[in-house]
Amino acid sequence: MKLRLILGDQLSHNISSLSDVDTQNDIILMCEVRSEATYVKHHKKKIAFIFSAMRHFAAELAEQGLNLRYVRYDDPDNAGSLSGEVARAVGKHEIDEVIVTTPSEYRLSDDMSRWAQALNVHVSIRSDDRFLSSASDFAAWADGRKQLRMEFFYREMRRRYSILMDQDGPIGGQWNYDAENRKPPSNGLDVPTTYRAYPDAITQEVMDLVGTHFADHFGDLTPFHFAVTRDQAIVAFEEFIARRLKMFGDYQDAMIQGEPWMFHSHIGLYLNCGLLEPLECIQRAEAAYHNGTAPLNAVEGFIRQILGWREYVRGIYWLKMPDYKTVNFFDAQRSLPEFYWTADTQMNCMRQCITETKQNAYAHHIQRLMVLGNFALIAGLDPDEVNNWYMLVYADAYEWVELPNVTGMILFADGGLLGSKPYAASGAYINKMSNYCRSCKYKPTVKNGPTACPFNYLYWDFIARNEGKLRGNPRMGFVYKSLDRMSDEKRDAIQADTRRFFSAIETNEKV
Ligand code: FAD
Ligand code: DLZ
Ligand code: SF4
Repeated sequence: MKLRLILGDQLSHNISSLSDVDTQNDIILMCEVRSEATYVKHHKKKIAFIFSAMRHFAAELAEQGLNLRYVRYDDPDNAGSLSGEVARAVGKHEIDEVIVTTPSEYRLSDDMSRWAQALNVHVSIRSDDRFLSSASDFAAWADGRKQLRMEFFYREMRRRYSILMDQDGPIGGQWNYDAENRKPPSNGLDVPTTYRAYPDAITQEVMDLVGTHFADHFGDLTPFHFAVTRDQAIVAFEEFIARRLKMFGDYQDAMIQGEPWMFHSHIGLYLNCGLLEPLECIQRAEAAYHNGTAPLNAVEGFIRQILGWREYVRGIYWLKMPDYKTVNFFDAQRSLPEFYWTADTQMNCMRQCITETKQNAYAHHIQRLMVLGNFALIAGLDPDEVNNWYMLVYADAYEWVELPNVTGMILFADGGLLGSKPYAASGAYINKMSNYCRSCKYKPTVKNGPTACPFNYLYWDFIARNEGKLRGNPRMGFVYKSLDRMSDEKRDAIQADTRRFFSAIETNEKV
């Protein structure tokens, strides 16, 4: 008899661990366990989402006639860990083989490599073929390259999967329409509402459980509107295609106060737990271009995120783990300020993005990158603490995708493997791409003093603080030229403002 373990982010009917299932004899094991729910203190909505999606998926498998062993979180005999639950199942049934698809995270994959010996049972770990580039494909692509730039990887993926191609070249003559994806928000922009599911009895039961057992975790549990089945996730995605994709390109980088979802798709959480598949989403978006639903800059921009960035960061993760978890190029040591948890800050951009993160377990890319991430970079926050925060606050967060985005993309803690220069910016960028500054105590145009936008002086302090590590970067030349032209008085003012700001954070004063 075979025991087939399905993890909480493996909710795909075509997962490799089920490929040759024997409906009569095999047992499918799924378990809600303390170790997975608390190795970081996940947002309440994320746990409710995973547990509800797991229960719905188990019900679908049971309907197909499979034998389910589903262990609920509040089962009094719950062993509290995946290995403990596998051991319990092996002890109870005549199991001659445990079959599982490779976990998405190094932590669990490493642990699993010891199960066979520890549990004295044959464990088969199958490859996860839901990604479009395997770890070995990526390693082959990376081999011998000096720089691992996403753009070149993406072009190969476009060719390999024949996406938006016109014979050998890209449709439209350009591979990348990024330059057309940077419109600032315009007044009166009509942002469609996002998909909303309503909790059924299963979700309601899970929400009660999360409210009881995870009350001290970050985030709001209600209202809960995520899709929890594949059918619902498809509806959510189709709504995106019909209502938002056409504007996705133009406003990809725009932020508007009170509009957490903008023209993004909100499918990251469904892709990452297996309810949606990357290729089907890419092909559906490509079809929307061919049938005239959306323009090329929008469709290419969206496809680049999934076929390019998503696969690329996963490749980097498996190429560089476990060392990637400990890199700290700038030797950044500052603790995460309390306002990342409470949103209690006068910096309106930070307050909005953290409040929305707390409410929705979601922030869109440019909020994560240019507001929350930019602050973490220029304030010199400790990569471990920043990674912990990003891992637990977002419903789509798993280490394989979170870590390269945080360590590589926002913190430049890998010294430039993922990006050619740090994404550091002053308040001018946020002012251009959002309307947050209009309702802020600080002024984006003021550079120093109590009313100055903290991003302004923190930016220059970051540049000066890390001169030894960044001056030689060819893409930073013009920045250091500006620094060289700065008067001593100006430099002193930047340093004084930065010192005052950091000391206020350290004493928990409101900044
Ligand atoms: P859309 O903007 O509609 O994009 C479509 C899809 O493209 C996303 O669902 C996602 O699957 C993929 N995608 C887009 N950008 C990236 C990227 N940089 N890396 C990988 N995939 C991408 N994404 C996660 O899935 N999990 C994370 O934990 C995560 N952490 C992030 C942390 C930081 C600091 C940053 C800057 C980005 C992070 N991202 C993460 C990437 C991106 O912000 C989210 O995928 C996106 O915001 C999810 O919302 P969406 O589905 O509306 O995406
Ligand atoms: C994210 C998550 C949570 C919150 N809980 C569970 C769980 O109880 N059981 C489970 O099998 N998976 C859970 N997951 C997803 C896992 O953390 C995810 O499969 C691993 O991190 C992949 O390495
Ligand atoms: Fe953010 Fe500065 Fe604008 Fe305030 S002024 S919202 S702190 S960028």
